[in-house]
Amino acid sequence: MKILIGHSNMDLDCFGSLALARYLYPRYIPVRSRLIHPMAKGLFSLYHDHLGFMPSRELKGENVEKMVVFDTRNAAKIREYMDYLKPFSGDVVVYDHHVHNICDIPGALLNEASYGSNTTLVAEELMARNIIITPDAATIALTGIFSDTGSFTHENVNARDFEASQWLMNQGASIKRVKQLLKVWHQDLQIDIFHKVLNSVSFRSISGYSVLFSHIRLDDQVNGLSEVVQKVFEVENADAFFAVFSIEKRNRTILIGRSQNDSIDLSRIMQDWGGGGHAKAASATLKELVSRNFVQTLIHYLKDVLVPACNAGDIMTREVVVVPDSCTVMEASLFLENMRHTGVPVVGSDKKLVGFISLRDISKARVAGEMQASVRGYMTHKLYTESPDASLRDLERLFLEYNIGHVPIVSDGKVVGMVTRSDYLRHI
Ligand SMILES: [Mn+2]
Repeated sequence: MKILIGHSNMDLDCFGSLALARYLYPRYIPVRSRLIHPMAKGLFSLYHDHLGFMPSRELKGENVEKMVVFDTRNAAKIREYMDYLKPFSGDVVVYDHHVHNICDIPGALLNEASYGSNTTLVAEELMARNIIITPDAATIALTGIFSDTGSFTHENVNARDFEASQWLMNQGASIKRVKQLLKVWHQDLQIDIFHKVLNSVSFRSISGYSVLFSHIRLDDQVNGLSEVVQKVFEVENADAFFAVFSIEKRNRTILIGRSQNDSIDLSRIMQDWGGGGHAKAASATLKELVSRNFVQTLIHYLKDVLVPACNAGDIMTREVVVVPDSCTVMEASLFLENMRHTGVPVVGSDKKLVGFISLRDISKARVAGEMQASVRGYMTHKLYTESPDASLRDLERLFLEYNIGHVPIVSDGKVVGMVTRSDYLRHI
């Protein structure tokens, strides 16, 4: 017997991969996991017959000589099937997009690419071989791509995900069906947990990153927690989110992470906690109940492992020119013209910052015919400054909320640097 499998608790990306894999491996039998991920239950019940699944328990006593694994390279995630196959000595091929994880399936031949969706990896082979598929298969596959890329909004999305989707649309995939199949985030329990998590979140600034934490306890294991965490992360604005769930009945703790900062690699962080996943989305299960102070433990751990974030001092221009407050508007205007700058800080005789004069301010003096007036009368007194250790988020807030183009970086009242909007944009 030859089989196609996904990870346990099969999700939409697994189904998308398998729907396409049947064309690459026509003589192989797709095997379903015991549990189906709640996101994929609707799709599974509609397309079960179409996909021709065999339940995993029927593997018992079968002689499997070839197996193709989709959407995981982790032996623990296919244990459900392997337990029925002992001793297994057949060939294993893996198609997986979790490129940061370690492949620990013995003898596996690994096909990988860091695409947003595993389905894309399989679709590429079909595209290369010019295989024609049914509109149903195309719809199932496209649902998998939408699901794993957060409808093309997660940062994991790759140009190839779009190319595969275009190809699937050309094969007759229905966006209307895809939308229906994705809409299962409506279970009362998930909504209840969503509000619990949202109410329990707290922000911490760690090494210059804004990190969100939550810790709630649940009586028993609930499926779909990662969708809940994703939704909470979408409403809050943080570099990363660590959601802790204590599952009392099972004596275990689930840790789910989300990141939108390239410097916070969750796949590596979760490995330290015995889990894994992607750089921007990963999780771990601890086989114990943790204390109420577990978030503190996490904070201490993150302080150790996170490389301090870039701050204002790192991206500022150090050679800042200033004009004295004793000069006239005309002198300031000539100065800006020579320097080709749009604004300059104004300092007092003690070299301390007293204001900021921009071309906008100067044009007001020109209109009023007061170019010989003191720069003090036309400069902006209301200053938005930051210290060198201000985070990039603090700077971003100034640029966005106050619509200013320059932020003087001040230490002990003296200008030590400047960050312009273009410095900031260049950096991000
Ligand atoms: Mn996947």
